[in-house]
Amino acid sequence: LKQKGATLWFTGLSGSGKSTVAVALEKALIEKGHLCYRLDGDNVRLGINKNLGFSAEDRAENIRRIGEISKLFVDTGVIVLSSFVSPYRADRDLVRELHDQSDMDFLEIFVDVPLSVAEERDPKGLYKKARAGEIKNFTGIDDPYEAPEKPEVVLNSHEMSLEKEVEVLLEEMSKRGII
Ligand code: GGZ
Repeated sequence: LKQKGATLWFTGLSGSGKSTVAVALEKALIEKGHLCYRLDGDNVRLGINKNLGFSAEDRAENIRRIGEISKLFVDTGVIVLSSFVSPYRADRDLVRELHDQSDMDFLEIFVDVPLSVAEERDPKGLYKKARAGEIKNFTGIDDPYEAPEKPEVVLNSHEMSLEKEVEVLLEEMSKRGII
């Protein structure tokens, strides 16, 4: 395998566009012949983490496990695209630390859109439910989102085309010798 593997960690509000850009990047990487794997709520929270909810403790454990899973993939040389709200700085910093300890590349990608934009999109109607009090501890509504302080990349997905976002990420990966 002619690649070294890395974790690209997409963080941002529900509806910020994390998964959309991760899917587009995955496609671009596959077209270039790279081995990559996408981790998201659909394949992790429904499987290995199905015993976890959205309390601060459960989110921390969700992110910790995903960090460890990401490392296992990186260890085999895979480029991992992990997209999770991961709203707490300490949880993301732990994952970064785990990668640093093993000398693995970790790029924090902050998919940064105003809450109003994410709420307007509301693809699953979750913001509406959170505003109505039907979902508790919803990130951005009644649970905090702690923005990254030093992300490797910031994507303002409401002001950038998807093509541009992918281009920025590919450039960053190339600069770091990941691709
Ligand atoms: C945030 C929630 C919540 C609460 C359900 N807070 O847009 P989505 O639907 O697909 O993305 C959100 C997803 C968040 O799961 P994560 O594993 O990424 O969260 S964390 O990193 O905080 O552990 C949203 C849905 O699950 N969802 N309840 N209370 N998002």
